[in-house]
Amino acid sequence: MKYRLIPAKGDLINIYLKNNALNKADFLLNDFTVDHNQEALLAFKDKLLENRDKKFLIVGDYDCDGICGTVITKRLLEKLDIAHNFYIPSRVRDGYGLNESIVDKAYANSFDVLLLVDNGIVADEAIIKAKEKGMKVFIIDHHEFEKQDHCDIYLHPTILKEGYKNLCGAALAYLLYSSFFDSDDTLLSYAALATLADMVDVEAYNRYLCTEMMNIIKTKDIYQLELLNGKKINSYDDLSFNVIPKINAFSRLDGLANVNFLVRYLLENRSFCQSKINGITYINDLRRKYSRDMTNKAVSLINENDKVIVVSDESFKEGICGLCANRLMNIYNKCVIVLSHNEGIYKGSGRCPLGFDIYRLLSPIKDNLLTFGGHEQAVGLSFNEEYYDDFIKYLQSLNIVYEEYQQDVYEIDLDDINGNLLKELAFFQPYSEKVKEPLIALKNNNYQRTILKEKYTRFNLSNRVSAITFDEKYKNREFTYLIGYLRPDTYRSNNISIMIEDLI
Ligand SMILES: [Mn+2]
Repeated sequence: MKYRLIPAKGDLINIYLKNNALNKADFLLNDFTVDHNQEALLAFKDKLLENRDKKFLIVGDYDCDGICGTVITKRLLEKLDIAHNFYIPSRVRDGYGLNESIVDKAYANSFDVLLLVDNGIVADEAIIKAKEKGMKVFIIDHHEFEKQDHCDIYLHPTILKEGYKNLCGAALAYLLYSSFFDSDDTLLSYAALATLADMVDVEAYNRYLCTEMMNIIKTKDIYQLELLNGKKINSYDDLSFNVIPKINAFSRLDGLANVNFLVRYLLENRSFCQSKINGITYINDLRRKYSRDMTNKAVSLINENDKVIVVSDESFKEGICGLCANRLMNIYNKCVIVLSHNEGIYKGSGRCPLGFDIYRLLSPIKDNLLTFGGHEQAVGLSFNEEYYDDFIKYLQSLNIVYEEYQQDVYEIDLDDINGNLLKELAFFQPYSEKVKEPLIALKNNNYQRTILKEKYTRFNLSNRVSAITFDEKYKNREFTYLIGYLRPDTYRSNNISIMIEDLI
């Protein structure tokens, strides 16, 4: 069984909390005040002020966190009257983070300081090169590292106080910004957006950012984000499913889109943003199309009996490999590696089901790879094409047993589902890796099925509650339990809709 059914009739909230070893008090922000008086923060401030007369180059990462971090840092330097420019490396041409060719270009353009945002903490070689050329290197990053003693200074969550240990790059940048200036609604919203995008734990400062953002978004016009959403932003879902993917689409379609444009977009006036929104939506639609096409192609190429599914094709786009691997992993429930193949190099991403560790799986061969990084559930990797056969041989030699991971599902009654429950659940949002949204199960009570547009399945469970899925495979599925997530019904106010995840 894919699920672990937990009885929770009449008491979902308490059982959910207990099952996850959570306390309601952990979510309260009553007495949270931002602490700008932290040694690491003060040291970084001093360093910036000492170098006010220098010319800075901000080098950001190409994902949502890196882009938002670049935007916040750029505004900070503007307000401090520090001469600067910014550059977000190209995913395909430059790869992730600072490299020696960026250092050379920065030097040739007479920049004095490299300010790395959401990258750099492990870029030792490039940092050493910059130092040799007489440049300074400041880092604002949250990625894991062992030791960094080549840069001039770094701001990293590990050297901040308790409550600031899970900050993403943009949140670090905003903490720094707000230690100089009054809080800024737009920049704070970007920091919170990045916090959602990076799926870090939402505690303390991160929770403060997210809660503040929601208040801001309800009352103020953060048009840059609303235009991306296409309508007024109502929920964290709007940001996670509409806004963030559009921002991330740019680096995925490297070559067709330039991620540096988004820095400008996020800092521009309303009429500029309005005039660009169709272009951004077009890039995102293209990203969706590529991801669909690549997945279809991949399905036609793979052998689903392989222990680790590896698929590559010269038509595959490097930036889409992760999305594609994710889809395939969900279809086959196995480790999946999707690789682009260009100019003698295989480059792509791996994903694996929960309860499995693809990072550990590939670690023994990391010396044979050109690049390798990631965590339990997701890795990025590249290698020379000469290594391909040995790579496959290595994977085939592994003795992999897929133990089925059981997902917790809370069985409740239809009567439990009401506006009050939704309100209570909203208190725990935004969800994260650590605080996952409770999946609920309802016993089938001869629910009447309606098929919409000949493919979507909908059940009217009561006059207030309905359930829906857009996945055609459930059209005729018999079931004992309806499994899904609770949502406010966007079409009928005060009603509730269950987004069906499974019918078992
Ligand atoms: Mn990040």
